[in-house]
Amino acid sequence: MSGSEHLVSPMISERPCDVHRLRADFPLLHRRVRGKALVYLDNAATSQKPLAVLDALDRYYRMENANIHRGLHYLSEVATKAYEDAREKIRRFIHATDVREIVFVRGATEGINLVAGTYGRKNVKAGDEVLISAMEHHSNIVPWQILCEEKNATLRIIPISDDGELIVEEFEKLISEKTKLVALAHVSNALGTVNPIKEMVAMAHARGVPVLIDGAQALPHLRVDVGELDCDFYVFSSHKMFGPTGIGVLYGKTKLLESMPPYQGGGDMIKSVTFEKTIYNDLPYKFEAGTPNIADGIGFGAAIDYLANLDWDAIQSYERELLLYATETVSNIKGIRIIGTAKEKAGVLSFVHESVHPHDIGTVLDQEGIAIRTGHHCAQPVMQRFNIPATARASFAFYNTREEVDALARGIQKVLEVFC
Ligand code: 7TS
Repeated sequence: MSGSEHLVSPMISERPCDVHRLRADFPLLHRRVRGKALVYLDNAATSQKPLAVLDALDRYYRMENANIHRGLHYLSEVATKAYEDAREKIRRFIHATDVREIVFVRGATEGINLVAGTYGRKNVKAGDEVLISAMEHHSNIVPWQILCEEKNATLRIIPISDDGELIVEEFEKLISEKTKLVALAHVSNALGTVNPIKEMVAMAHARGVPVLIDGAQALPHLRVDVGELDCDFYVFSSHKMFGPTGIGVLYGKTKLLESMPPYQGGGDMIKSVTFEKTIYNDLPYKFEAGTPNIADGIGFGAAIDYLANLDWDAIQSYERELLLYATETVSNIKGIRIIGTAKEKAGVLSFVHESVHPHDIGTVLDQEGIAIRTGHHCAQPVMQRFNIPATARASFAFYNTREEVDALARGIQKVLEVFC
């Protein structure tokens, strides 16, 4: 979208989403940086954490710390229950039917590598194809390249339009009997595009091809029902969902997970070991070798509790209006061009200026206490597609405000005073 068409009234006073009450839950949002009130607009990189998550981490280490799934003692039982409760909360949150479908991993990146390294290595053969899109994060490109190189298979790319939308007709043409897997972002981290994944999953399934969805940028903004989407795998990271770093989830359909070989070998992923033969553990433990990230799993559970208690209709409409307001405000600044103008967007405003490099924009904004990200956003093919070296990216969460958007616009004006 460019200019002011499609824009709704900037008034949001009747929104039931009380952003200032929500902000009170996030201590870091109230700090100052470089002598200014922090304006945190780098939520696509990582989000800030509510008190409930900080308290859960603190309580675990102060009161409950023990290894899980093994000790018979009290603390081990408490820690095991808290960790497994977190898994159940996540199952409910994404509407998976079976808790065995929730595999804890380090994050979206590890979830994708797990699928490439197990399902991929088992099922992709020489001459086969893996289908991804031109707007993927490197995490959803490189694991497939490694796989295709090893197997002598081919990576095929679904093109995107000038607005940053996937060209669905091209996708349909690219699926063939050679396609062994489709892997797609739900929401693009560089463009903000929300892809029509339900429709695309159905198209792939009609040809018998399973689909992995990279939901790293979707779950912080959208409610996801993996049953309704009918995707085969769905990966996401806690730290972008107001939870701790170092933990995330691979959701997979039971039948597929059961058919896959283990990812790593070690403790916890076995039922019995002899030098002759090892019997692997049941799902999801078959994929969880070694002592897991217990504290952050429990912290993720607290983040899910926090999210599950929000009024998501209000949050989604608040975020939509905030992004429209930011789009209108920033695109009205002389010389600015928005990169990523899809009809359906969430959370991300990427832009370039006709004469100022994004890094200079980011550096001057930082002096104003405004945190954005500049660069290629680990999506270099997107930059190549738009023939630009980098963008400046403001990315939003439900706790951002219109005042912060105004501060961003003032900051950009300042950049232009310095450089133009
Ligand atoms: N997929 C998408 C769409 C992402 O945006 C990211 C991280 C990942 C996968 C990887 O997630 P991780 O938690 O495993 O690292 N994106 C970004 C970003 O936009 N800025 O910093 C990280």
